[in-house]
Amino acid sequence: PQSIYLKDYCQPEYWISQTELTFDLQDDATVVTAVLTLEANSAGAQSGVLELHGQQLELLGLTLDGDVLGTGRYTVTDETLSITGLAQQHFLTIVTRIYPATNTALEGLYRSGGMYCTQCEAEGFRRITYYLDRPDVMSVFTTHIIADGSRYPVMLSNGNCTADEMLADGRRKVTWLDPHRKPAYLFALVAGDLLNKEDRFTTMSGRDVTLKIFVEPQNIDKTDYALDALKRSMRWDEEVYGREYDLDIFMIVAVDDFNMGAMENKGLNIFNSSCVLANPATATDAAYQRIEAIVAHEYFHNWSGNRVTCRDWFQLSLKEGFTVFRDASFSADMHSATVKRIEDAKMVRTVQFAEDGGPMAHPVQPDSFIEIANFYTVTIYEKGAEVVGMIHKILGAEGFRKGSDLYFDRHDGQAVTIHDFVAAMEDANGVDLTLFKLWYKQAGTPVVSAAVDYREDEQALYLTLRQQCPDTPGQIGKQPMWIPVQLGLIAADGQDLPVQVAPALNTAGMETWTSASQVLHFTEAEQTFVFSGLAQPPVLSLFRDFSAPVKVEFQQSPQELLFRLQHDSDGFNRWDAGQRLMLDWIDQARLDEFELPEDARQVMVQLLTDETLDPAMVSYLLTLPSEAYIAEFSDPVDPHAIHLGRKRVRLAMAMALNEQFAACYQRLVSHAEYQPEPQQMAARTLKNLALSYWSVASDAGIRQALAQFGSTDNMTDQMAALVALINSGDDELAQQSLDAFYQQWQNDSLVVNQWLSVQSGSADLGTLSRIQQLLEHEAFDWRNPNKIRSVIGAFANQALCHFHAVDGSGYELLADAIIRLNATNPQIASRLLTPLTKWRRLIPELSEQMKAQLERVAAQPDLSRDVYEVVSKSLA
Ligand code: B3K
Ligand code: ZN
Repeated sequence: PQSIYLKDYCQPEYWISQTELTFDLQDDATVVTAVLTLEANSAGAQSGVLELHGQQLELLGLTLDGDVLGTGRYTVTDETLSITGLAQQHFLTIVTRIYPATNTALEGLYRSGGMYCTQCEAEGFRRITYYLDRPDVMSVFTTHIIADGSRYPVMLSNGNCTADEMLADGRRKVTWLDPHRKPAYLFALVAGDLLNKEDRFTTMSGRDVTLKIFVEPQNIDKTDYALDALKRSMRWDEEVYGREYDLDIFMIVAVDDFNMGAMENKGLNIFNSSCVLANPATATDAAYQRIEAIVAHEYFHNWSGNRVTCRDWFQLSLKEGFTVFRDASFSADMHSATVKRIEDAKMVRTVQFAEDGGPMAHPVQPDSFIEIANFYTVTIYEKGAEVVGMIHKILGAEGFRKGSDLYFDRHDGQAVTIHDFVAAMEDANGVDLTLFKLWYKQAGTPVVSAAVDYREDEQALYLTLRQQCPDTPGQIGKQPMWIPVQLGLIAADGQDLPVQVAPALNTAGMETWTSASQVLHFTEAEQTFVFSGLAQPPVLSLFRDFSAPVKVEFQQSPQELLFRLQHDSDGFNRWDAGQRLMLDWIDQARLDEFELPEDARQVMVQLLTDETLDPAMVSYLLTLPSEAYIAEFSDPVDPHAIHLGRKRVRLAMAMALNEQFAACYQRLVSHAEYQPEPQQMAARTLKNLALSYWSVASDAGIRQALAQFGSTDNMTDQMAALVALINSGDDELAQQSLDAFYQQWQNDSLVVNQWLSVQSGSADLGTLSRIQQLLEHEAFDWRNPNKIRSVIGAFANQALCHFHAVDGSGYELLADAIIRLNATNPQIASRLLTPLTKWRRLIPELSEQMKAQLERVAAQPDLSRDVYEVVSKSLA
């Protein structure tokens, strides 16, 4: 397999102004007729050759302007169809046959359950017909679907339905026209026996939009929340970004077999059913929040992605980073902004930093790839969103809005680059972001170290910051970046002090300013800032609000950390201080029994009893870092030591605060009817955290978990109780509870997925033999990505003490699954490789075993591009 390079980008020789597609859905196969209106691109080459993409297609017919093309005029390979001798304008008709029922890769047109659906991003459209399957080729699509109307009463595509007729042979033909030019990756088709829930939305200019969610009949009672979230998203995008919806109808379809979360096809979003369906009995609060975020994300793509799209796939973060930033701001507005920030930072630190420090590290704007499907990464999405967030911090909310307005205005209907996005931000604000743009070009996580020197005679604090970004594959010797450092100075009474600061060196362009919490622009390898007017040494709070995706090396004593956990006015940094303390404790507890220090215990008691605090926030403050998070702060990584240390600290906290957790639980028990709304969710989060600690330390807690398990009306409480019972240490009780749960929910596949993952990802139960049993279970299905993630994904990413079994059996099981899936669903196979890419960071005895499994995968014949790229880069 070959690499593709950003530097090789050039415009296509032809544009396709109109695309007319006819899908004849037959039992054994689908025949697709594509009529393309070709127009020579005056800025492209002029060789008269058109090279179309195509994969796994049977070519049945080819005509040019009505005449059958002679065999001398075209060549077909596994991946292309080339036609020679073309002039300025043509109508090209291509007839192909495809096999949706045997399409297990879930790319292009495939069957999920009894329905047909599509997934075309990034390069799936080429599995439907021969086409210029690249995002800078934008076309007006007309789609005809012909099928047996009794078996497929619902037939959908993008845009508006313009005709619905009965053909002479009794089959039905439905026509959809999408007036908005779009790249092929936004094309969608759905056909099935579906029900829908309908609603309406009136846009800011008074237009009436029909909203519909289509589901399989058994799921019709699970659509309300997504519809509601959709309306909130539409309103929010009008209010915060001035963006209005542009078609008369907006549709969402839920499908069970889907490689990722959801897809923003124009006017016809297709969702993994797990990311859209919910009712109180079957979905947890976390699932509700995920649904809200993903519905918003896909909806926001209508502007950031669809109206303004990407020139090429190296620009993927243009739409993904920006849209993640937009959905994060939306979620922050709907719930607690601090909690949202904490969740995002946890994700960046745990998953993105790991990627950025491993063999797959790549810039937010990559310069090459082998398989684009491998680049839907946390770097493109989450780091990309952090980079947009830093622009927001630098420009302020108003300046950022000016920039986004200009961006949408200037580029509406175009396929553009990350450079164009930044240029709009610059032009709207008269700023120069040249230096800042390194964030898009340099891979790796910068490490910022901070040293302070308080000078009593000057009543000043000198802060020296140094930055260094490690080498990453293909990139050595990085430049210093523009890092926004939001900080505060805290007095002994816990109050923020006014910040009066001036750079000690390099004063060019920097003024002295005063405020309680400010953003320093740290742009050189080393810079010293002087804070004046300080009669006492303050406690420094650095990188408030996680103001940059960097690693921070700054020594603070346990007393200072505890002080900040109590007093920092920045909620994110309160959490961060607590996590740092806990990381230290876990480190100590690897070697010896651990007891919670008394001063920390007192602070935690205060947190648990202060009813004025946001319960969700308290819950985060008292949650230990996950094993994966701890691993990112360890070198080398010893998963078993991490597990032991964390377990000891957890027990120590549970014992020392047993009474308070019990009381907190009792205080938060509510008899109100379940609602998926922020206040109730926050209370349940803390209540169930209290239950988890309470049940670790005492039988009374376990009894309470059992009671909650059997008596609740909602999945949040039931699942929390089940987890507590699984962690009780009583294997019989754990198994009984799991059996009862399966008995209750075996007919609801989304709940069964939760049942699979809660045991597969459990440190207590997720043993190799259990995983092997679950892979044989009636509920498991190798064709369904959700099932694979629920068992194998949960095992390899969460049950770390079993996955890292010293005999290497966990790695072997994962490698077996990857080899199997390589043949059927390469994207999922490749995703599952992620845990194995970290082999270099492990302690030697594990590292060797893991590497051996990677080598075994690498040695397989017929590796897909997806798997080949990750395996070969990991071993390089
Ligand atoms: N744009 C899609 C992701 C497509 C992934 C293709 N392998 C979902 C999203 O980010 O909204
Ligand atoms: Zn997206």
